[in-house]
Amino acid sequence: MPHLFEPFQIQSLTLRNRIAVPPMCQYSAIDGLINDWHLAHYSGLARGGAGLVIVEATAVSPEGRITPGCTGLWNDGQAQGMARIASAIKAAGAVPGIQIGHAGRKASAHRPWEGDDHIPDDDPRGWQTLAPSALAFGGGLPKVPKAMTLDDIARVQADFVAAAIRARDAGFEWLELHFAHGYLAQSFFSRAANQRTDAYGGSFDGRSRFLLETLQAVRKVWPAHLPLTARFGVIEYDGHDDQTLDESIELTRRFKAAGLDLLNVSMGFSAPGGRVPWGSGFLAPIAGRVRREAEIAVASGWCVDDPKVAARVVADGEMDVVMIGRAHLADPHYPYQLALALGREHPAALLPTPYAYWLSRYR
Ligand code: FMN
Repeated sequence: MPHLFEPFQIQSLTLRNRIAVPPMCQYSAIDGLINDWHLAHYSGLARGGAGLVIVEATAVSPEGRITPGCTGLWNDGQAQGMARIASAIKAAGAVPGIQIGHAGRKASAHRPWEGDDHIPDDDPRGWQTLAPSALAFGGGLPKVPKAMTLDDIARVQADFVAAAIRARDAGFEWLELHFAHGYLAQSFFSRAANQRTDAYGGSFDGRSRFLLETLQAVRKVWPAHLPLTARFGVIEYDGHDDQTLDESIELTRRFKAAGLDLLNVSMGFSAPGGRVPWGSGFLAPIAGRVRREAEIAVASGWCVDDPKVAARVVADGEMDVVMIGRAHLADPHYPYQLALALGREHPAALLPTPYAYWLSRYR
């Protein structure tokens, strides 16, 4: 039975344990450029002991940002900033990862704490959004996107490749393609969002095409010895879950055949109104099913910060890597807290010596 604190090997990498910080947008960039906030934030998280720290959803093009505060990798200046983050994460003993994506019809939104809704069309801070079809997401995101032409599709796929090259050259060792959460790639797969009648819509093969082609193109430039991963929403909780899961597992098999090393199992969020059964570890059985049926390594998360739950999902073979998000915002040294709660010997050994030394004395 693998243990949460056991190292995890994938390709040429060894994660020091199975705890990962998932991508979490900070909405604090300007023109896609990172700043001191990001550097301190990611350095602190990596010092907390997790085996892997994945930098937030980073846009492959300006119109692919969720909000004006999102990070980008569409120019070399942005890559130089990201290189400082990758190096800081690595220096703290974690594997430096990054998620690259395109927000599709959910782009051009206000930051969450400024409303989370679309920036109005007449506001110069907003921009034209892109999607498989000219269908608005709905709810607080009513902006009607431009239906992508074949040239748009080719351009965005080239943007993914260029961003992957910049991530590689910046020193990231783990690349996660953002194929989840109702953003561009997920919306190509979604029947609700994709009503195209060409090769990129309709059948399972058509709705899978954008994702598979993007993965294949990135695999060509991402080093063979480093893991290429994707975050993908395998379920929508919209009442069609059996069919969506079956299709998602089949697509995961095709991802694997195209060179994917691990799937970060998540939810689709392709339309408003999904009935997510929130609760401790609720997604773990789904992650376990994908892992078994697609025969691929799996990371997952969502409400798995309870120490016993985090340990159980690994021991039960539902997840190879456990993504713990908000608990890391509350305490960047959360792996230390997990180790304490689970009765590990020398829990402070997870932390840098200037902290660990004092936490191990006077006991
Ligand atoms: N998920 C992504 O795939 N990409 C993101 O950039 C991203 N940004 C997030 C920002 C914040 C502030 C939070 C709280 C979540 C974000 N998420 C994002 C989802 C998290 O990766 C994670 O799945 C979610 O917080 C659930 O895990 P938790 O219950 O451990 O917090």
